[in-house]
Amino acid sequence: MRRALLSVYDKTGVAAFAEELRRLDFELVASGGTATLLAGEGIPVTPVEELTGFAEMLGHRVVTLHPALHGAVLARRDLPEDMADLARHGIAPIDLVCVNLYPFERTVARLDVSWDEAIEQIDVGGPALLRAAAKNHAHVIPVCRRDDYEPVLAELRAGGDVAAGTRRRLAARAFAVTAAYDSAVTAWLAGDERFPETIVPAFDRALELAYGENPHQRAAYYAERGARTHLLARVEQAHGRPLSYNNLNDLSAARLLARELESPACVIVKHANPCGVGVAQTIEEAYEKALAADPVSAYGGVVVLTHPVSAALGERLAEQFVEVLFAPGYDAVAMEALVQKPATRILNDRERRGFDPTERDLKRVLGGLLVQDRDGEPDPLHEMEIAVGSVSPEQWDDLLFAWTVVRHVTSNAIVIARGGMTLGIGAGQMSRVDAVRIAVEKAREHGHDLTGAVLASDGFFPFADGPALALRAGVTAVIQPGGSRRDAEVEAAVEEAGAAMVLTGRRHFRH
Ligand code: 93A
Repeated sequence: MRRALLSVYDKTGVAAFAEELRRLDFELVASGGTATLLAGEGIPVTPVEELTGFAEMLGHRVVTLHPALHGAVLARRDLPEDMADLARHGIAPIDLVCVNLYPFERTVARLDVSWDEAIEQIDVGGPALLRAAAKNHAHVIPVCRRDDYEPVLAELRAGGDVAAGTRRRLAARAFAVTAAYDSAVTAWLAGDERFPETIVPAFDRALELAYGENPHQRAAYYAERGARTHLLARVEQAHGRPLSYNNLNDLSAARLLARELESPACVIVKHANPCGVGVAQTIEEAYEKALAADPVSAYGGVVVLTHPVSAALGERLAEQFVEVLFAPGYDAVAMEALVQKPATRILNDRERRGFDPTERDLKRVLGGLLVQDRDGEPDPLHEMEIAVGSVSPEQWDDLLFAWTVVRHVTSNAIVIARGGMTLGIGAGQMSRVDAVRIAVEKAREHGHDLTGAVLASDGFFPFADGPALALRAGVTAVIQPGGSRRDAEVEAAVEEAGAAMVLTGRRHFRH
């Protein structure tokens, strides 16, 4: 007769699973609480202490940590020495191990959790059993997820056993569970130490994607374990085709910028760069500004709104080709208009929690990761200095708006703005003067007069040529980090044009 060992914290469905195992001629062995539950359901079960000769001790710290159980799980059935060892100790093998662990992550996520309580929630015996079963999966079936109960039973019913391939998959799953568990414990113990010797992040697949950046690349979206929130947390897709890799990449860029703006605000992103950003008194107006900034680039963009979509805004949005629309709620009439477009993915943001500003920024490079703090905090005003001219209150608003946007544009980045609206954006150029030229040209192309506009530059100007171009076009205030050897030349050019310049002392490359 085969034997199954059950030790589960989450007891949902375990009685039905055990009962079926009995019917399939498994003898059942279970740890304290699990055994009590099964016995209560009238299912014949042997408590582990009957096998170990040891009652659980240290207040449940030592329950299944015993050679009578670990020997029974780890023995190689095809190795005579192993089987002789078992016989010598009077141990019968165990063929299936069903374990789910103490809910450590859920416990430490609670605000009122005490240190001792969290420590007690570190499961030791459960992972040990799972790892043993997974190591010996050639002979033992490791089961660690409720979702696997039925498929395992189905295979046992059909063929009397579980196929080698399934066992290997179950073993991989078991090690994934214990690895993620250890990662959660590590993160909790490390606290706010963000650059430990080794990073052990765990990510769970949150969304399968049809393909990656290009159709020949396979892809999926993974959410980080323990993160305060993630891109799709509490986000409902109300309409449209499945989200793509590029959609998610653009959505992330747009959401990271939108959360930093005064609201109501609208951000339109294409290829991970904002092409239009607007802030206004109403969300309708904010959208009109963002769209008017660069209506050509906005075509097929990702639109993120900080306020719900009214009926009127819904109709306006339906006139455009929008790839992804993201807002905290939609008026019913707006929805009616928007669903006419089969391609538009409509996302409803029900998330209330803010992002974690201390989140690490990870970037994949050849054979490794670059890790840094996220550049997610606005610069302190008191560190900014007016180096040339004087700045009116309206100009300050525009400068800070442009400075916020430029941090979210790929370097070299230039943003020209006025009145809570971007007028021209130059992104991803290898030379700063080219970024200025593009920003100015794009602004003109879309009919924006640049008189009285402001310009933000994510890095210092190495020469005066860039600012000179913008000043000639009508820009009257510049914001940039400063720190170039030629700062004096740049200041002279700004002064000569009768414009103003603010130095932030901090640069904001983004690549
Ligand atoms: O405290 S433990 O790390 N020590 C153990 O020996 C042990 N064995 C199983 N926790 C242990 N377990 C865990 O107890 C299992 O992972 C499972 O989550 C839980 C089941 O306990 P019970 O059957 O008594 O409700």
